[in-house]
Amino acid sequence: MKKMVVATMRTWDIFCSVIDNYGDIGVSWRLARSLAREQGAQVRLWVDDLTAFQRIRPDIRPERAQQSCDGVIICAWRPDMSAGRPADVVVEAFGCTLPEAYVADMATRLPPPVWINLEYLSAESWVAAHHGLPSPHPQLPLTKYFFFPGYTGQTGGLLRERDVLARRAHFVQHELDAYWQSLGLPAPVAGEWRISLFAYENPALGELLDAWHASSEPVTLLVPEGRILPQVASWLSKPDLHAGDAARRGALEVRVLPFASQDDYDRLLWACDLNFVRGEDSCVRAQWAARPLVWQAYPQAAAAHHDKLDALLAIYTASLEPAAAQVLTDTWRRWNGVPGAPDMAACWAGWQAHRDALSGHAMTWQARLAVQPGLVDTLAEFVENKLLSQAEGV
Ligand code: TRH
Repeated sequence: MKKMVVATMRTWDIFCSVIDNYGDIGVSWRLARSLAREQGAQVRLWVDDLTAFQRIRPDIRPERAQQSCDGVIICAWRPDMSAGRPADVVVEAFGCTLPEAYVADMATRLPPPVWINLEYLSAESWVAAHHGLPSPHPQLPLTKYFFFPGYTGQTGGLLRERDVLARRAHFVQHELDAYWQSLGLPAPVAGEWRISLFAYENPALGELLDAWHASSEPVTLLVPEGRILPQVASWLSKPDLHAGDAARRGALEVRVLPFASQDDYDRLLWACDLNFVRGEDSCVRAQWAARPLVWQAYPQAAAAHHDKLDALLAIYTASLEPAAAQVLTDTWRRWNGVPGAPDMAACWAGWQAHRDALSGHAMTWQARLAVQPGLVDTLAEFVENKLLSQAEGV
């Protein structure tokens, strides 16, 4: 029988080591904030790179050993840190190695903390079989559980704040014009595409920009500052580009935006007709935005990310009409360097021809995902069940 969830006032320690980019801290921060806000949990978030955190949350002060933000205690994770008594629940984000002394302290707690390894998101089918599996510590009386985000009820679900869909709906209905004005843009003209671009370096960018340059419908490309910008600058034959810069080439207008806070980035995704996203968190946010997306998977050795790409493509396009599904598949594959995919000129012609189908499907897809429990609720329930089992000596 399923046990009741009473997560209120549990203490949580979440550890995040920033490897590169913003996905590790992006996901960890979202989780920490939602646990505090929605579950009433007392959360400490340990981060080894507060400067990276500050990029997505500008009021973070990197020099501080400890600070409070949205009800979460943010702690600098330094080699000499002393965490005190471990929390009821300990989350290591993406397999980051916890400090040895902290793990030793965990083992002295009775009952021991519920120890979670929050894994990366993948739509691959093997995820369901691995979600929730225990891994006993080789020496200490501790068990770590693998918690996998995912797209089905057999996984941990997707991170989704309880109010995010309502906030998006309100924004789209009431705040869109003001948003464009805040970016110095008029309301879009008929047929125009507003497209956001968040990407790693990408060999397919040149032909995509060529396609937009020659497009029969105007394209306004909004590019937050980041890794793709030097390539955009090179295509425009500009020495470099900075936030606030703009350039027009044919049907394409490029606008460079500052790298925004996480919440402001959501608004960009909600506002655009099409979003190019990457990695993990922005891909999920683009799905909640209910707008079509082109996803660049985080590149992995031996092109392992192509399996991840095809897995998400398969479920995303399953109920999409075949011609539009083909356009999406071709574009995602070309953008990710999968051999044999048609070039971006052909892909872009497809987007123009199937715009309504692709836009409608993005809304259907969001609604379908939204009926599944979110990751925070699923994780809280998982943890409570483990704590209750421990208390009952199961
Ligand atoms: O930055 P990423 O490439 O992170 C990646 C992936 O998570 C990948 O799975 C992981 O292995 C690797 O890091 C180490 O992409 P991601 O996941 O989309 O994270 C970007 C975060 O930055 C996300 O939370 C959204 C946020 N963001 C802003 O806050 N402002 C912005 O202007 C933009 C463009 C993004």
